[in-house]
Amino acid sequence: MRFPSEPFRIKVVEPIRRTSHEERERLLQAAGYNLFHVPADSVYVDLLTDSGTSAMSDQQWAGLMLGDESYAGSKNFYHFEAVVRSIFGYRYVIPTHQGRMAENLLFSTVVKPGMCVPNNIHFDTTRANVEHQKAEALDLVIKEAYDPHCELPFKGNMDLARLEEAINRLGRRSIPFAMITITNNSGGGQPVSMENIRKTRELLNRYGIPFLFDACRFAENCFFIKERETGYGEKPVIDIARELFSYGDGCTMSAKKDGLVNIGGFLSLNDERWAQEITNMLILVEGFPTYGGLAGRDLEAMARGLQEVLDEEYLRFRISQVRYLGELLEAAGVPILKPIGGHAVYLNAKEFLPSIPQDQFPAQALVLNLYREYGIRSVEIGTVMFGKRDQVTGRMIHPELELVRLAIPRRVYTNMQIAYVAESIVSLYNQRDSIKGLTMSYEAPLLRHFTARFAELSSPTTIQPPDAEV
Ligand code: P70
Repeated sequence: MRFPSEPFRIKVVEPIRRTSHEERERLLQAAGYNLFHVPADSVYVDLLTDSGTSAMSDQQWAGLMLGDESYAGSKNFYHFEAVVRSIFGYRYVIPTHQGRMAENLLFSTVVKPGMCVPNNIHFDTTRANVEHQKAEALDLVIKEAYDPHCELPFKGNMDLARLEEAINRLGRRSIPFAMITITNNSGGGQPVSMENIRKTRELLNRYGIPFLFDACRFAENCFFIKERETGYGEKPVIDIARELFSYGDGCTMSAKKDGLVNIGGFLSLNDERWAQEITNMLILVEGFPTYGGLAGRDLEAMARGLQEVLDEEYLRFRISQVRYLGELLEAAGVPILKPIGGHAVYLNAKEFLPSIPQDQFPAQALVLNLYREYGIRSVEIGTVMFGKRDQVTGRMIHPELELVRLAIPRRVYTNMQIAYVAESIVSLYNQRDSIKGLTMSYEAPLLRHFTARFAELSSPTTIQPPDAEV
């Protein structure tokens, strides 16, 4: 196990609060056992998401002071635009307040009812935005992605045979564009290889279908290419990113991930007509095209973050800190999804809690117990997030993977806190027989995981905390 040592030191600290077991139980009950509704200052280690939770650098904070808050033509926009063009290479740069707005603008402009958008795996907001247009969100990742034990270096790859089959079955006209999510979040933060991206481009070219990236975690994907793909070991990550994006026609981006900012996103495209239509819509719903729902200072922080994220010392630390957590868990026999992903470690809830069936939400039960016992917040990526009700029978259709994601915010937690998380999970694993299943008492029609409420099937037995007091 390589100990990940930080390529930065700490200049500002943010105190975190310890809570009692009783307080957490009370908060959980008030939240309907949904961790999205637990106040963040009652969480000890918050691994809910790596999105918008990064620590900004001194350079980024300094950049905030240089914010030009002019309504039109802010200098920070021009800086941001130049940085995005230099990395992504597309002609038009459209800022948005976060990723899902980029998705919404793109899909509402280009996707029509009855159409279909293929992706390796759509993330929740992407799928919801496609479906909101009454179109189909088609997941075409390679089959191995659904086997938590299969250790492929690029388990986020698109299944090219299935993509071609879908194009032939649905017809080119039904597919306004295809997407690839880098890294593949719903499939475990797994990277996509340059070869797979190049071949996807070739295939789509044959049918004249545009190709877009969901680029949230592009730098982590490019670092994996450098580590794992033949021919890229000596290439700077920035060059890998430029080559990768050269195979596409544009991207949507939530800069809350690899933009190293707390808010921000963008859409970047080559197609003039799409860019024009989207810009018109942007003015209606977000703001003038040189700020797109953000302050000038946010654009500056984003421009600087996009450059910093390509620093290879940073990326090496980032990937190894996540790997460190995964390896600590694996060494203790805790079932995790392999290989370890770029931004998160995913617990395999089906194997962690084999006696709890999927319709009792085993991954959510783990999430709940991790918080109640150890003050750690994680997120369910399983039946709650991706389960569907059959329109005819009303029965639940369960997703293949039943996971708990431990997403690591960038540059935020020390390795000791990561070790605390590992120790807590190992302790929970050793007492797994006392964990109970759940029922869902409320569900919204769209993106239900954010607002669902649950009840425990029977009262829980007490679980021993690890040595450290939370
Ligand atoms: C996450 C967050 C956001 C996301 C993404 C990909 C591949 C687009 C977006 C939307 C969402 C989330 C999930 C659970 C808990 C909290 C937050 N992913 N594409 O953590 O971007 O959020 O900026 O609109 O992963 O993975 P945005």
